[in-house]
Amino acid sequence: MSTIIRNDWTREEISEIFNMPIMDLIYRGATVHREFHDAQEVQVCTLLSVKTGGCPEDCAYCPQAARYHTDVKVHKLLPKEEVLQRAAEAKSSGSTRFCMGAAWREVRDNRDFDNVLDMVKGVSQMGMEVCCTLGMLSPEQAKKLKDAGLYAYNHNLDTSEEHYDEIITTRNYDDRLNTIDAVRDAKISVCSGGIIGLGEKEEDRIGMLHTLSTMVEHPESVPVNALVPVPGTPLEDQPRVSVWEMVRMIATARIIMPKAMVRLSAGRVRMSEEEQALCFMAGANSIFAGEKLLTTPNPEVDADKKLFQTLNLKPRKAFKEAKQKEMV
Ligand code: SAM
Ligand code: DTB
Ligand code: SF4
Repeated sequence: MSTIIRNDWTREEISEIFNMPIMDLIYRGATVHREFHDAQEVQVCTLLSVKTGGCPEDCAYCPQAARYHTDVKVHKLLPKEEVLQRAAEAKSSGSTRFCMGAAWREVRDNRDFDNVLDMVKGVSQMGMEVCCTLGMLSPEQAKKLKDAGLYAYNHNLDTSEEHYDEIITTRNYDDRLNTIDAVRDAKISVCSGGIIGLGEKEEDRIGMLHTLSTMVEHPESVPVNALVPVPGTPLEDQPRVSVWEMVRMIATARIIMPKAMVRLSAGRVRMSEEEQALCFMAGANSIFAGEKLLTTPNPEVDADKKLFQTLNLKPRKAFKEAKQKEMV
């Protein structure tokens, strides 16, 4: 069977896939996964919060929004030396992508941005894929990041357009889409996905997957996060999402965006090895490693080592490296 890449999915088609009997859905996800990827390979990425907390936005899930009273300690932009040190540690523990996150609404053209550009240069020179998630960007800022060596930019849709203003009121869906366009136009790889467990309906999950899979080009990377409910945020009491909901999201994303890296992102800390195995089976091929995501806990490095051994998985080489080799 040869699967073609489609950008004209309808909501009905996506809904039919999403609602397949779960075993058939996993089987189909696993089949498409094997057609486009080496199913033993999982990309390992490391996150670092380079500027933490104090964010003016009101994202209902986020522990870094200034208006909610969470345990997150506000921290100004980290010095470049510390960031490069952390990137070197991540590289030596097997990560091939290093993602720097800042709790900003948008990037401003100031000294902090110049410092981030310097960090991007430094990490890129270490041979890692460097990724940033800094909030909204203008086309000019995207271009500056590209010139500094940025490989990818993370900007999540988070939920469907219809559900968006239940979760965030300080910006709108079009703001999100415009930044993604600016990133794509600057020839930076797009990383965009969302969160489940925000109180959204099934049609919102399908709606978000529809928006992602009908972009002119699919995002190269699609993170699927399970809400980490943080005390002090409006969503602190949301019930835990079940593994079956994660599996349905991951398999559907894999089937409709076959080439994308589908990232099993936030929420792993509460999943057993068996639950994570189901997600890999359904088509996930990337994780965030390291004891912390941005501000919340993630599985211990040793637990992930054991997970990879048990499931016979191996960390994927950087795409960047593969591309450089092809060019020689
Ligand atoms: N401020 C920038 C932005 O919003 O784009 C970048 C950092 S923001 C923390 C990056 C992403 O983290 C969000 O888009 C959201 O998908 C995810 N995130 C934040 N808090 C989360 C939580 N409690 N559970 C799961 N995902 C979360
Ligand atoms: C993404 O989709 N998930 C990561 C990364 N992109 C930036 C962030 C998850 C954050 C979870 C909450 C926290 O640790 O603060
Ligand atoms: Fe700010 Fe990003 Fe958190 Fe929203 S998700 S409050 S924009 S750090």
